[in-house]
Amino acid sequence: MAVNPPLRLAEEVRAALAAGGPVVALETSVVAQGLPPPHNLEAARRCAAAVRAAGAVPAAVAVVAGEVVVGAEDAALERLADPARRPAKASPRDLAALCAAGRDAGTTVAATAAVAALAGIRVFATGGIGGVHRLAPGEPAAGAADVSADLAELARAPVCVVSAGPKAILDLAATAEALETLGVPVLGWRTSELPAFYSDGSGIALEHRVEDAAAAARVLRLHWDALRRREGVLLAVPPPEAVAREVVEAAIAAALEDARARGIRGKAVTPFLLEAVSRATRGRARAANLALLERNAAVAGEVAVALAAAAG
Ligand code: PSU
Ligand code: MN
Repeated sequence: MAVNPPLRLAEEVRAALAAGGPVVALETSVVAQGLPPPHNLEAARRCAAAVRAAGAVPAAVAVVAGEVVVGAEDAALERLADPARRPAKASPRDLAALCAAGRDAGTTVAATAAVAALAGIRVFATGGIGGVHRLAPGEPAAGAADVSADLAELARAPVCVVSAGPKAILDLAATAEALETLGVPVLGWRTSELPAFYSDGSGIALEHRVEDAAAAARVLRLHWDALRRREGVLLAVPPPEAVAREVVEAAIAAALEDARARGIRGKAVTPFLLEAVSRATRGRARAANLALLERNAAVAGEVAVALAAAAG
């Protein structure tokens, strides 16, 4: 049976990769599920522009009409940004089935990292990674915890994921432990504390930090090339428009209760909590999310440029 070529690369992305030039993958679950219109499309365009301003080529990853696209064009992003079209949320395990069904889907951090690795892209920007979810206050721990596929994929895709840390709605300490168990290095970008997505401090210390893109690129080359490690690397960048931790925590506690009361499960949990926190903070959390997405894309662009230079 014939199997279609797995990836469709935009011409600009293909040319940059062939020349060993800097490319930054961008995820699209944040467009399809993570942010409401018109912020979602605006964020996608701003991230692409920030990558370009740093001198790299942006490559939005998505499933478009059953094709895995690397370098989705603006028309495809518009489709993903329209909730009326009900785009799917693609984790790595969903990719084959979504392709077979000819669907549109935004790709999560996990799926984007998997596709980036396949395409030979080494740097990728997102807002915050998924991780180990919290329980609602008083909720008994029962059965397997809800753990994002982002963690497992970070352990096997040799890609540098630039984020503002794990999303604040998660159990950050448990997520940091899981990253350690999986052997995923976490580098602080000019910080020695794991950022907490909307806020700049989590109280969790980071052992390693870098002060600039050249230093980050050196660590990446040592990790992948010299030491032959295959894990991804998390580069944690503090958010530029941080919201105070107490404000965020109160909103998260209420959002968790609400999610439990409504029986929100599975893939719907993260988008539900992000939206609930945005509403409870009267948009402050969302403004922080938009700013940090753009900032992470800019840093990823710089790292991709430094990494391409280090290869020469
Ligand atoms: N960063 C954001 N907003 C988002 C996400 C990241 O600023 O919505 C998405 C990413 O695609 C991430 C996903 O992989 O949320 C996590 O979902 P889950 O917890 O269901 O694995
Ligand atoms: Mn989950």
